[in-house]
Amino acid sequence: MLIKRHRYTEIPGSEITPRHMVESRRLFMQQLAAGALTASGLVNNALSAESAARARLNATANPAFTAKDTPTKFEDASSYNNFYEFGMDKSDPAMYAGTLKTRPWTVKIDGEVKKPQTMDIDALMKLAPLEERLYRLRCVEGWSMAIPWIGYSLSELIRKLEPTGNAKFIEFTSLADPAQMRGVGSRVLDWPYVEALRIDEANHPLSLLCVGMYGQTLLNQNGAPLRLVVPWKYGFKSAKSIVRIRFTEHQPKTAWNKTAPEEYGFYSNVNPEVAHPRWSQATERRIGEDGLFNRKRKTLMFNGYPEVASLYSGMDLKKFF
Ligand SMILES: Nc1nc2c(c(=O)[nH]1)N[C@H]1C(S)=C(S)[C@@H](COP(=O)(O)O)O[C@H]1N2
Ligand SMILES: [Mo]
Repeated sequence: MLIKRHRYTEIPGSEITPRHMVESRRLFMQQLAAGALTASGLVNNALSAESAARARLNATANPAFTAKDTPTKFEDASSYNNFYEFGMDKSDPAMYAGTLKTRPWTVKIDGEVKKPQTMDIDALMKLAPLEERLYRLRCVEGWSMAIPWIGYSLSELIRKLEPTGNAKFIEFTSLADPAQMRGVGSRVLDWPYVEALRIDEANHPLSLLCVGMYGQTLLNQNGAPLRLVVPWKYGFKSAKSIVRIRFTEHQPKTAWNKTAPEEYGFYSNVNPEVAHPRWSQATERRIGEDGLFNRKRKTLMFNGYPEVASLYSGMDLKKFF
């Protein structure tokens, strides 16, 4: 267990140098250019991950949910990813997620809800008007981005499904298909990837059910066709490629929490004052700002979304980390 944890948990931000990033992307591009990936068929995957199935999405910018940050470059947001179903290196998702088929795609909705159903992704996308929101995303590893996501508040969906009075939590399950996801064979996590929120957190207008980014549908490596974006929590709470949404009375068991409960709590609110057992969370590196003279940014409480504080009034956030 100890060995597994230390070999497989997320890499501390201090170990991710700009050099690593640049190198992995450069290598990927060189391989593409040299045709080195062709033999294994990876070039097709890589290219489809970049372009195929991406459609323009009409979304209205929501100024109330637009961070003042400079958006991260699309090239960075789509090539430096965590999506362990496709491998553990930051460049793996961009390289290998092209094998994911995002149509047809359905989402099973069950548990403590008056209208359990299996919903088609295209119907789900039309449930509410799409908005564009620039959100900061802070990974527990110590890096961050600012991404123009497209979607609508998760609360819109919840309202239409009519949870029962017993629904206290909402659980999100990602696809785990070894035929389409080469990383699912590994034992890094107990698949499928599961995340969950308390129902009031899920109903906070900031919680975004996300179907696109940068004006188009999501790239596979970013969690197509449907993911969560909960900007005041560490990135791992924002499950990708969701196939099931379940309403529960009791707090669900979540994937990272099961793997290393003392490192990844259920709440996982961004909190500069609560260190990860193996590294500080006080600062972060904004992807794209990694210049020689660039300083790290100070991490903000709730990732700079103080409006969520009332969800946790009276709670000891060091205990419920
Ligand atoms: N299914 C699934 N969802 C996931 C992950 C994953 O490995 N599998 N990684 C998480 C982590 S650790 C982060 S930081 C964000 C990264 O999202 P991005 O690659 O779109 O920036 O996705 C989260 N969602
Ligand atoms: Mo992360």
